[in-house]
Amino acid sequence: MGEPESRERWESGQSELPPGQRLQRGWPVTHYGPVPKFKPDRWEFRVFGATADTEKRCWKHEDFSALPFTSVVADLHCVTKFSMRGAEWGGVSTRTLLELAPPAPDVTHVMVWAEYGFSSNLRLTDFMADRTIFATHKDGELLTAEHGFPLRLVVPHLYAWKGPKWVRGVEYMTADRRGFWEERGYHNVGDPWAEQRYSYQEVPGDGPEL
Ligand SMILES: Nc1nc2c(c(=O)[nH]1)N[C@H]1C(S)=C(S)[C@@H](COP(=O)(O)O)O[C@H]1N2
Ligand SMILES: [Mo]
Repeated sequence: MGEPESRERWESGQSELPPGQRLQRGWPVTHYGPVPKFKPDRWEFRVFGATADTEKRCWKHEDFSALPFTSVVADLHCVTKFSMRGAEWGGVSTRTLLELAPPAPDVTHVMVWAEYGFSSNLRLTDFMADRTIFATHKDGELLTAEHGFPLRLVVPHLYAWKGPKWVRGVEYMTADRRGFWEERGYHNVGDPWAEQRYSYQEVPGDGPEL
């Protein structure tokens, strides 16, 4: 993924906010349900569904932590209209994961699964975008429990609900299926630059029928 991006470069330049978003001071906590307790000996990260060899993959916490580390500077856009600018997310690139656990050729979408059954669906192209990252760190420090420790997905070019906190796995899919918020009124794609906030805005091709 090349050179780590610097926060200075980000702040000096190119980060405009998507339409309808405003900056928020600090970093609010936004999610549905309780904050799960991390149990290191029970935690595992699974890749399952339509893998190339039909086998599942599974990483213990210590093995996942040893995967190649990279970082991405990106904004976070919540659909409720606040944005946070220029966080440096550190962790494992989805590309690394896709190399270690290749999907079958007919995979078009993924479901990212988190604790308590929270999920979000993504097009494979969004999941494999070069800035999409499974983050363990923000600005050089481990994530806090409220912000998703030990692992959250960050998809810089989509609304933040597309990035589950407390991620536990990825399911490779050969057809699209809606995740938690996508079933509950939010847009199936969620591009903030196109203000794809709600499912009633969807046009044919944006997602499976509701
Ligand atoms: N597991 C889980 N992840 C989640 C959510 C959730 O409800 N559950 N909410 C999402 C939403 S809507 C947002 S805006 C971001 C907020 O991340 P933050 O609390 O670290 O700011 O987390 C996303 N990830
Ligand atoms: Mo959000």
